Amino acid sequence: MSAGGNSGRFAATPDELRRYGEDGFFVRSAVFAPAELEVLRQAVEKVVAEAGEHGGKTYEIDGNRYRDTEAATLQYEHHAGAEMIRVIEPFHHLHPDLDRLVDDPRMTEAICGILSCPAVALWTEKINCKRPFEGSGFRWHQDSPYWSHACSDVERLPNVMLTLDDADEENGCFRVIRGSHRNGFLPGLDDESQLGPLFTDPKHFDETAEYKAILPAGSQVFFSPHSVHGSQPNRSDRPRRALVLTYQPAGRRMFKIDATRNAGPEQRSSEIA
Ligand SMILES: O=C(O)CCC(=O)C(=O)O
Repeated sequence: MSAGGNSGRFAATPDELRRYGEDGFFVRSAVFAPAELEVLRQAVEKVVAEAGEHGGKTYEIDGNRYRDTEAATLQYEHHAGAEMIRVIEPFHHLHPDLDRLVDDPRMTEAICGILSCPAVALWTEKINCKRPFEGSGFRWHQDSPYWSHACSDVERLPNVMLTLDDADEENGCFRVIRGSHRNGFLPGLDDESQLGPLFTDPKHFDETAEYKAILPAGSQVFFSPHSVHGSQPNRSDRPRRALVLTYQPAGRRMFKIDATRNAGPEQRSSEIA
């Protein structure tokens, strides 16, 4: 492995690294095969079905329901009385097939290149469910402000989204604003809601620079923690499930679990420090 760590069959190409620097993201289309995706979708559905079994207390923020269980934070859909899960964070420890994904070189090798480091660890990871008709949108936001209180090196938390279903405008494809990462933390909304400051004020980025990730299942979007991103609700009868994994340099602790989870083909087991 080279000193910078950007090596292997799935290493980031010079053009991808240039795009990450200039645009804040790059895309790889249809990287995972249908049979692999089916394994991941089945694992996701099992985790979602069992998510409520881990106890915990439900609470509300800005009228939306959350639950911190022993295993994960659950976000529920945004209509009154919703029982449907919208997001589960984290998830790798909840199913062996999802744990294996953390180490997949298709996830880690390009991340090593983005971070210019020889080895990486997991920071956090989310299942975004986006169910047919009910899956709500994600307002424009950067991830960096969410993490800034917990990480002193927030610039070095690149994300990779893996699409589990074909994504288009109708089922609420992921969207990212080209170049919006360049000015670091952007001002949030001053709308008197509790989470308003975590949603990016559209006065501070160019909405017309939006890239719509209309992609087949099994595609990847690698994006910066400072990139403004979001998505519309799912208005279709098709799911738009996705996994978002966020990495950091090796040896560092996770966001929501007090342990280190180094990642990569040589790092198969969790290390509880
Ligand atoms: O899944 C999406 O469409 C948006 C995801 C997102 O914004 C996030 O996970 O931070």
